[in-house]
Amino acid sequence: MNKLTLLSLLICTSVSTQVLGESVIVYDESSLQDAFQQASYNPEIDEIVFKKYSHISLSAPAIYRGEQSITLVGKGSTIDGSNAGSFVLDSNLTAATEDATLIFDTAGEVKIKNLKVINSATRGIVINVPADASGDDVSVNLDRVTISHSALYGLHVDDNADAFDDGRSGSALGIELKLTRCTFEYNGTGAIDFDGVRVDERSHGDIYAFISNTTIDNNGGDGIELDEAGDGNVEVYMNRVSLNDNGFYNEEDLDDGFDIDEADDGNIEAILTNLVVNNNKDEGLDFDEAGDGNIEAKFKRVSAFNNNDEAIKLDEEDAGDIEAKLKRVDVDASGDDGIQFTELGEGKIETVLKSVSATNNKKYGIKIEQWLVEDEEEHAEDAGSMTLKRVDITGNGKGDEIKTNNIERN
Ligand SMILES: [Ca+2]
Ligand SMILES: [Ca+2]
Ligand SMILES: [Ca+2]
Ligand SMILES: [Ca+2]
Repeated sequence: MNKLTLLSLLICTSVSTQVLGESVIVYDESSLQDAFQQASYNPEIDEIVFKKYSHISLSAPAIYRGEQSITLVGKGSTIDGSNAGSFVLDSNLTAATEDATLIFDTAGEVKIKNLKVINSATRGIVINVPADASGDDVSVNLDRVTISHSALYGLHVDDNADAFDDGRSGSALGIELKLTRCTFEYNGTGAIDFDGVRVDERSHGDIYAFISNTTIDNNGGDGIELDEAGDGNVEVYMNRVSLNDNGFYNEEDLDDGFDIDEADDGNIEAILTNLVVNNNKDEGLDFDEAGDGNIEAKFKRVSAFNNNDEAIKLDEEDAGDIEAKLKRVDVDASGDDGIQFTELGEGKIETVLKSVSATNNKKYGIKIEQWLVEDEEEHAEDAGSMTLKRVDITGNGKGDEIKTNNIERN
């Protein structure tokens, strides 16, 4: 195809999309509820546009049930969800609800721009992936969105068929989450274990998350938790993200800045740059991989101060390796080890630490342990390796040597 043909094709496509798609304008509760209803039944509506700086209080959740991709253009508007739904607590003080301020029951792409969702009585924004969905992965794309002061989750992307997010059943799809210039703060302040951002992915499919220029602070549960089970990976890229002061709600079981739980087949791949991870009530970064699969971590320019447990913790179990490259990473004043890598089952650790400091931590500054079986008396595998350049370990409670098991220094 020559360039001109390609160009005219592109123009035609973009023109025809504009002609086909219909917009609905919203400015108050009834126009917003109408717009969600209309878009649910009319597949030609693909855009809901707010009048500039609208302030809308909802008295019930707004629910989208269409199959088409939908875009909300917020234009600086605010939705107050303080009366949109409710939740009940069971005897364990676990909260149950189907509600949220904005609910998307769809596998279509959800795009939201320049909108605030505040004071939700339950969850802020929820995307429920239908269990029988097929086709492309679910795509959730938020730009300049603030979700704050939700009683339960701020943002919840839910591919788990179980109401309490137990078990392994979910759709065959994966989840792509893109967050740019967003803020998630003061969520999870109404019940135990509700995060600023929570993704539950089950059955087949990966979690792919791209997060940049985003603030995830002061949430009662984890700042962000990516929870994947069944076949599939967690692949996450973060740049310029703050994860501070999270995890305070449940004093019996405090929470993290950033929690990844990956189970069954699949890897964790995390490329994190320019992160600030301070004052979280459990770990700062807490990544757990289980089943076949590796942890591949590249962290650059990350600082993690005053976290109550480890600042950075990688746990790999069953078959698979840990490959971790840290450059310009500083951890200080953790309530446990500063940096802790633990590898269990078949597999090795390979790590490179360059310009890394681990200071004033309660236990070890850095602990790197490779086992076949934890606490085995003799090494049953070839040793793993660590390469160290400009590593500063001072002021740590258990001394200033790197604590290792079956790791050789290159
Ligand atoms: Ca899935
Ligand atoms: Ca998996
Ligand atoms: Ca593994
Ligand atoms: Ca091993």
